[in-house]
Amino acid sequence: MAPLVDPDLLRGAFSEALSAMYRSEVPLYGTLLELVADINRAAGGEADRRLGSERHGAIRVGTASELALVARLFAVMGMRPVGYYDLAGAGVPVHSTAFRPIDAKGLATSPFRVFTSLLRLELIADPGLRDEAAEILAARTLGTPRLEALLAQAEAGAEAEGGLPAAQAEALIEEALGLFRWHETATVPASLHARLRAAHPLVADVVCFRGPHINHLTPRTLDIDAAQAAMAARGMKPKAQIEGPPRRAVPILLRQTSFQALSERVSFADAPGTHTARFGEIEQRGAALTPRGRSLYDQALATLQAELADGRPRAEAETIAFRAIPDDAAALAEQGLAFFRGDGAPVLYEDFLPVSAAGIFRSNLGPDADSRTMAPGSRAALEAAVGMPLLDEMALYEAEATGAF
Ligand code: OOG
Ligand code: NI
Repeated sequence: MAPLVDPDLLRGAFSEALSAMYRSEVPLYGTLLELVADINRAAGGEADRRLGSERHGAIRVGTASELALVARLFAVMGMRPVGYYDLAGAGVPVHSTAFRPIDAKGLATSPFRVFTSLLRLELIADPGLRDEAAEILAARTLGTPRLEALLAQAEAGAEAEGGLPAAQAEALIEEALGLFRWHETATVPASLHARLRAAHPLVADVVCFRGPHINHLTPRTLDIDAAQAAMAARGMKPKAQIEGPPRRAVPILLRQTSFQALSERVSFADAPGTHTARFGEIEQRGAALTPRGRSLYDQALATLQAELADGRPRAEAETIAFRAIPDDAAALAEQGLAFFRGDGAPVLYEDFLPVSAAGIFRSNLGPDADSRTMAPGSRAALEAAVGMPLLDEMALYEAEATGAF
């Protein structure tokens, strides 16, 4: 029997192919990669060639069965669903999970992951529009018979050893690219796109196309403040704020920023028009916080909001809000606020942050999207749709800290 490709290597090959595809679809994303490479070099990071490679991407699917299909595909690539993100509180009608490698070898071989959101169509207020959108999604089939066959073959093999032989692994990558590619031709007339967009821009993005196009990729930078400052000079419109904790001596969690989504020409079923969804993002990661550290972080965010609402300048408000989280590795360890390995090295945060994710969504949805709170989503419902348990990220950090992997 032909030897099977390691799922971690399959994921690495997939993320490289996806990056090449996205660069050709969105040339400005290639410019962002160049900028990040320059910044990482200036920050002394030339030793690691893979430093600026993509750490994550994002897709949005329309139905539970679409989510189940991508979950099976990602499983073959060694990615498991981790965590539950309910974005309804920030007025974004999705709930999400992150498909990612979960052990030290997987993360080291290829850290690529996919933030995956399921549209919550039930949040469309107009019942007629909701039914129309549901019908369109119900009639859409993602994936080809070849993809189904490859998944079935990989899943049968997984009982024994896991994975696919090289030729089938290559075919799977081709199928995955087909699934996540951009379609310049929308499946609906311009008027329906406009109505869906008015309900929520995300609804239009999910419903009007043949598949869940990748909407951004995200390389890692060593200096996100420098990258943010350098974006405008290369023709990118950076989002107004870096999401996440302020700059610190000991980085924690995740900081992110993006260039704002581009208005792109599309052909609707009846007329030419534009659609705004795709962008490029950068991220910088730090230590994973324990549940105690995380609750301090969440409190800090609440304090920050309150201070800003009181009219306090952002820099000052950040200092006040975040002073409860010591900017010192020894103090973080002593107070049990971050995860550390036996050798004293912090465990890197590998997940996402709901408030930051909402900020990324919002800055790329344009001025039409309002941010009023919507009815909360249900972890159990998303889990049922994924068809696999959503893993608990804290348990994974604990295992990494104690060397259980
Ligand atoms: C996902 C936005 C969230 C992140 O990095 O927090 C995200 C989306 O726009 O589909 O990717
Ligand atoms: Ni992202």
